[in-house]
Order: sequence, then structure tokens, then C-alpha cells
Amino acid sequence: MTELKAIIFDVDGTLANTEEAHRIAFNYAFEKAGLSWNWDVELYTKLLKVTGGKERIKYYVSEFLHETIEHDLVVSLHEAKNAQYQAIIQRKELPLRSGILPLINQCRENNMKIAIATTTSPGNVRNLVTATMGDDALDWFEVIADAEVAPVKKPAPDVYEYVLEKMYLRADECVALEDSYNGVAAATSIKIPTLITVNNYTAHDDFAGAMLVVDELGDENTPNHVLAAADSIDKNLINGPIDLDTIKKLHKSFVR
Ligand code: XBP
Ligand code: MG
Repeated sequence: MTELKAIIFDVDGTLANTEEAHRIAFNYAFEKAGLSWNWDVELYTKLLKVTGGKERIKYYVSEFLHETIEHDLVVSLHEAKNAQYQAIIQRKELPLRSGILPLINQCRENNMKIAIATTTSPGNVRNLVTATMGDDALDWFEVIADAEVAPVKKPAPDVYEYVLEKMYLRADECVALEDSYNGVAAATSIKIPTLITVNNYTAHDDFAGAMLVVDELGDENTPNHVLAAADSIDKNLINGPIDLDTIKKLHKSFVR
């Protein structure tokens, strides 16, 4: 039997609903640079098809404006966006999603390894983790893999490959927690069992291959609902918040 040894967390949309803060920060950077671009929620949902802020700006300019953009302008817009995004995060107004902190605490209490696999910039993930979990929290994670260590972004599996290599673990010894098509594609392409918590930006994504799709992990104030499950998963396993014990049971049914 393969034992579960680690949970690997995505960041944007999974730890917290951060994409709205990214969107507002992008628009701030555009305005500051004298550009008339404005990304509304509908457009940003389409732009999230492309991971990475710099890649997203280039995709917008080529696919929606049918123009080209100088690399230096992309870099300066992205820097201004990230500075603004981190200022928003540092206000500590953005909460973690339901069940995230209880799950992380249970992992720490039960010697379950935890890691991060994200396509976002190093400063963004570090600010989010310390603002939502406290100054020591960066040390809780065995590996924090971000856009700097894995520049080829999701849906490519590179960031997950990096995490597995650093932890000396096999894919089937882990569970990935993700929120999007790009995330599930990255993790499942190297056969990491993947649990999805959808959000407003990803609710209509294709989650084929996921172990389980829910709306929330849930907690005492937030109910959760199963949206889809792999054939081997007994949906009755979910009768309350998804905690470490539930994830161990899901993993056992999925990888056996
Ligand atoms: C989600 C993303 C990120 C952020 C922006 O990443 O696509 O690109 O929207 O980040 P994940 P940067 O869910 O894998 O964490 O602007 O720093 O690239
Ligand atoms: Mg995500």
C-alpha cells in the first residue's frame, strides 16, 4: 500500500482567493503607466487561461489587441503590478480559504510534509504566507517552489517535478491541492492525485483526471459540496470538512 507522505499546495485561488487582488493590481499598474487597458472580471476569467503575470500581459496584447509589446514594458508593468499586489496582501484583509489553516495545522501536528507549488512570483507567495499564517509560516513548508525555480509554468509539470525531486518523493506518495485547469493538468500529467477546490474564476474549468472536485474544503462555518469524483472515490467519504484524515482516505482509495 502506498502511504501518503506530503500535501502540495497551489497558492493563487487555492490558499486564498487572490486573483481578484491580482486583477485590481494589474489595472492599477496599467493606469499608472498611462494605458487605457482595464481588465474586468469577464475578461480576466479568459486571461487566466495563461499562467504567470508577464505571460498574461503578452497574451492579452497579442490575442485581444492584436498588437506587440516590448519586453521591457511587460517587465515594468509586472513589477508595478506585483508591488501593488503585495501592498494589498500586507493589509491582511484577504483571508485563507475555508479549511486551509486547520488542514495545515493537522499536517504539522501529524508529521505530514507540506510544500508549495505555484507559478506566482517569489515575493507574492512569501507575502501571502506570512500575512495569512504568520511570520514563522515559511518554515512550515519543506519546499516552496515558485516562478523563479520553475520558469516554465503550469500546465507544464515542472514546478511539481521540482517539489518531488526536493522532497525525494514519488508522485503517488503526495496529494496536490489545486483550483484550476492549469493546476490539475500540471499535477496529473505526472500522476499526482489532485484534490480541487473551485472558485468563481475556475468554476467552469475542465477538471478531468482530478481525484475529487469540491467547492470548499469547508470548516465549522462553511459547508462543502462534492462537484465531481473519480470512479474509485466513495462520495460518502465527504460528510463534513475535508481534513487530513479524509485526504488520507481519499488517497488510499485513489492510488491502490
Ligand atoms: C496563478 C497564476 C499567477 C498569478 C500571477 O498561479 O496564474 O500567475 O495570477 O502571478 P498559481 P505573477 O495558482 O499556480 O499559484 O504575476 O506573479 O506571475
Ligand atoms: Mg491556482
